[in-house]
Amino acid sequence: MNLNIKLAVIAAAVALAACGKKEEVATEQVIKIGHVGPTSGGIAHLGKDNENGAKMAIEELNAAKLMIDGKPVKFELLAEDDAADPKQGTAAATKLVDAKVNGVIGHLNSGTTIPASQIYNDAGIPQISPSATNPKYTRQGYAGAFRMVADDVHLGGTLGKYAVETLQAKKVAVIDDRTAYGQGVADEFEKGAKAAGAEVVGREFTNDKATDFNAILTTLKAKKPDVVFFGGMDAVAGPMIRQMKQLGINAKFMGGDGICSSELPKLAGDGMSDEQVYCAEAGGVEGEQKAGMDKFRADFKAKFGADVQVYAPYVYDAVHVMAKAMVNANSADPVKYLPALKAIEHKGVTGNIAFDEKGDIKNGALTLMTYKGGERTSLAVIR
Ligand code: ABU
Repeated sequence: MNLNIKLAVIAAAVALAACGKKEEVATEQVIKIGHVGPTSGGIAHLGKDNENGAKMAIEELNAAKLMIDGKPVKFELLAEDDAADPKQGTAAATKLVDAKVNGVIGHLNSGTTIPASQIYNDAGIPQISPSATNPKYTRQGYAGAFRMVADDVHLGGTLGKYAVETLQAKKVAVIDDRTAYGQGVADEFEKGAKAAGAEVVGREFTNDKATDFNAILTTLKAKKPDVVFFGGMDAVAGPMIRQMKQLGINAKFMGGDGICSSELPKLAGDGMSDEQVYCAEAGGVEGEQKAGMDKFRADFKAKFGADVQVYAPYVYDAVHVMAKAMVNANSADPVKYLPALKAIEHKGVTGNIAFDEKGDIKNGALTLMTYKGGERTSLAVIR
């Protein structure tokens, strides 16, 4: 081969290699992950907490430069606000389906998660809720519905038993906000407290936007409860605690995961005294797994300048779990990665994650909390 022919062969090889490189860049896959939570309205602080958990995970996944089906992938977060409103929840779900997302993390509230789940199911899009605890969500027979946390049966029942056996309550009063979550967790608390031997001396209700509770609290004060349980969210619980103090009601105040936020002491103003309020997060880690959670909380605070409220770590893990299922299946096509999601085993910051046949977290935990000096304080992790 003469020199000219050799040079031509080399040039052709270089051109071919460059061509191949160009093709690799051009075929980068964009994987769209939807996230929905209430980033406006009374519990916007909880919705933003969740959304920030998703952002953290997406940034890490992109930094890891993953390959799926031989192609580099870029994860894109499509974040929607449902304002904790069922109608806005279904509108957000429809928007994400139209945008052809590969999967959805959300919603935050049971009242939005349940109606939205039908839309994702009809579209064949897997959904992982990091925080919706109404049992109905995973009992509809939807193959793609998953939950990262324990449900209201576990939460309410455990809190009812704790009120009687540990706080020594003989008379309990119950209030709920008439949402899918609030009413459900309050019913389960009532069952648990009764089964443990307490008398339910009153049951009242409000709504998830109410700010004045004087009438229902005055009614309950006359019944002299040892514990007042509220099924609802922290934005309503805070003013309720403050008004209990103003009315001179000395009962302990309890609630589920919806009140169990870092923000609750601020929302209660000067109404909360040490060890007056008890609640439970619907998850928790123990032993050596606590170090991972502590690191997550520190990293989160450094990045966003805010403490974790409740469920940011569960959102963060949910995004990683969905991405891991795609890597395991070597595909971001929902039909192909759904079986891998069902079979997932992942050590996350919230503990060991695997799902049962309904899509519920296996071996779910609860963390009982109280507040001291305006800070959430963990009392026990219960399975
Ligand atoms: N689990 C408390 C907040 C979310 C919900 O279930 O409505």
